[in-house]
Amino acid sequence: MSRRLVLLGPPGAGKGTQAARLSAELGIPAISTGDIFRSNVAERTELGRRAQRYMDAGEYVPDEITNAMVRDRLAREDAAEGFLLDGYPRTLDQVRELDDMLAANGLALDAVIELTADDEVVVQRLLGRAAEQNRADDTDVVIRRRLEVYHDQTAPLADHYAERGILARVDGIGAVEEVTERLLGALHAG
Ligand code: B4P
Repeated sequence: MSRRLVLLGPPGAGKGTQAARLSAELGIPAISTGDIFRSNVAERTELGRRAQRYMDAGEYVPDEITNAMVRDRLAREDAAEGFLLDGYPRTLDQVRELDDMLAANGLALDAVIELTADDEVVVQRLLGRAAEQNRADDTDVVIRRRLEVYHDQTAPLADHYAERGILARVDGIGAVEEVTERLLGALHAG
């Protein structure tokens, strides 16, 4: 089965939720750029300090910061046999960088899955999470901005990967377990 994977989708589509489940199921690390940024913010590192103002506003962290962080993370030993990237790439520049990082080792992505969900569904989910987790970027205004940025910069990446013949689209609406089954089905079919 494919081992070098990307999970695309709007904020709130369930990427983080599903990445953790797929990671356990497939035995590969789930690498979430959002989680890495948040832990750096919590630990008050230099990287966290640089990323925080973008995240709090619902904007993407600049490509050079994000790409350097992913390059370091993919160089770690646990990613040698495969990985599931959650939330990266999000821009065309990041797509190119990821291709370069892999090509330097004679590798390429095996599959990209776009987890789909309507804007209204994701807004409701993220507002629900706000009530539980108090994430700085889960306010109504910032959620709307994150969706705008997603449609503008990240949604076109799905077409790019479709042209390369490595994209599968999976419906992210339904119970968490059901969505995981669909994702595993798409990966086995790919
Ligand atoms: P992320 O952490 O990736 O945030 P996200 O898009 O909201 O996804 P997340 O994984 O958290 O949510 P999920 O859909 O699982 O990014 C945060 C910020 O970091 C970005 O805005 C940006 O500033 C920065 N960043 C990250 N990567 C970057 C990059 N590559 N380039 C530049 N900047 C970057 O879950 C949402 C909610 O839905 C949860 O409450 C969950 O419980 C619920 N849910 C999930 N599945 C469900 C289901 N089936 N049914 C009902 N609810 C469900």
